[in-house]
Amino acid sequence: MTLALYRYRIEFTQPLTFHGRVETARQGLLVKMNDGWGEIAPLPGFSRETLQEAQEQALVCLKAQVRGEEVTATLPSVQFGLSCARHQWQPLNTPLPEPYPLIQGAPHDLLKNWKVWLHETANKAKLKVARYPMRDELALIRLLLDRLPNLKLVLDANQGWTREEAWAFCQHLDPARIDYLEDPCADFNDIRFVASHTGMPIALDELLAQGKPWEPIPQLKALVLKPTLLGSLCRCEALVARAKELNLKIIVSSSFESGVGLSQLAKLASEWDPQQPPGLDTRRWLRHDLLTAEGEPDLQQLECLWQHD
Ligand code: OSB
Ligand code: MG
Repeated sequence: MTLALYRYRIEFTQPLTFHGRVETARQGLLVKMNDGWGEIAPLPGFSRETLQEAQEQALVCLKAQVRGEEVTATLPSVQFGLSCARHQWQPLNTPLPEPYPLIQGAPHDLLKNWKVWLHETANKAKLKVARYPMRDELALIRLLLDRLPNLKLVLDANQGWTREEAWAFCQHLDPARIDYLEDPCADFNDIRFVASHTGMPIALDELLAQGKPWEPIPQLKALVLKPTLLGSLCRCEALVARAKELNLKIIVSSSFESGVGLSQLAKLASEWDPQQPPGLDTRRWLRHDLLTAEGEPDLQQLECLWQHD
C-alpha cells in the first residue's frame, strides 16, 4: 500500500475575511492511499482544528495504517480527507447543475459592478449579509432583485445577527424572492423566532457543523453540508438521510478546497441531491489549481511531508 501526505499553498485572488480573520492564501493537505486522494484543509475561522493539528493527526492515522492498526480520526477535516481517500468514487453520471455564484465584496462596490458576477439569466446567487450597514446591504439586494426578475437570492448571515436584527432586516425583504436565509443567528431558538415572525425560508449550515441542536420548523428549506467541517462521509450521510426524511434540499458546499476536494464534493452533490446547484463557487478565489490537465494532482505543486511505499 502506498500512503503519502502532501502540503499545499494556493494564493487567493484577493484577501478574504473568515469570521473576522483576513487570509491571503489557502493552505491544506492532500492524502494519497494507493490511487485514492483526499483533501484535509481546515478552514481558519470555521474549523475548530488548526492545520498543524490536522497534519499531526493525519500522520498518526497513516502511520498506524502502515502497522496494520486502525486509528480513528477525531478532527472533522481529517475524517473527511481520509474517508475520501478510501472511498470508491464512481464517475459523475448525472450532469450536475452549475454552481450558483457566490458574490463577495462591499455593497458600494457591488452596486456598481454587480454585472461582473451575474449573468442576465441568473436564477440563483448567494450574497453574504450581516457584514455592512443594513441600509447598504438592503440597497444592494433591492437593486439585484429589480434588475434580474428571475433571480432568487441566498442570503448568508453567518450567524451574525441577534434575533431583533434579523427580524428588522427581513421586514424589508419579500420571502418569495429569497431562496433561503442561511444561519441568521447563532442559536436555533433565535432562528426559530426569526423564521416564525418573518416567514423567511431558512437553511442551516454552521449550526450543523457546530453540532448544535435543531429541529424541523415549517420555514426550514435546506441543509447546507460542508463535509470539510462536518467530518466523515458517514456523518454527512446521516444528515442527508435526515434531510430526505424531512423533504429538505441538500446543498453541498465547499470550504475553499482545491480542485481535488471540489471535484469530490461535486460527486457527492450529484449523489445526494442532483437537482440542486452546489455551493462550489469558491474556486474563483483561488489563483491556481493543484490538478494537471488530466485531472490528477500535480506533484510539483505539492510539498511531500511523509511517504510510505
Ligand atoms: O458562509 O457558507 C459560508 C465557504 C466557506 C466558509 C463559509 C461559507 C462558505 C461558502 C461556500 O459560502 C459557498 C456556498 O456555500 O455557496
Ligand atoms: Mg453558510
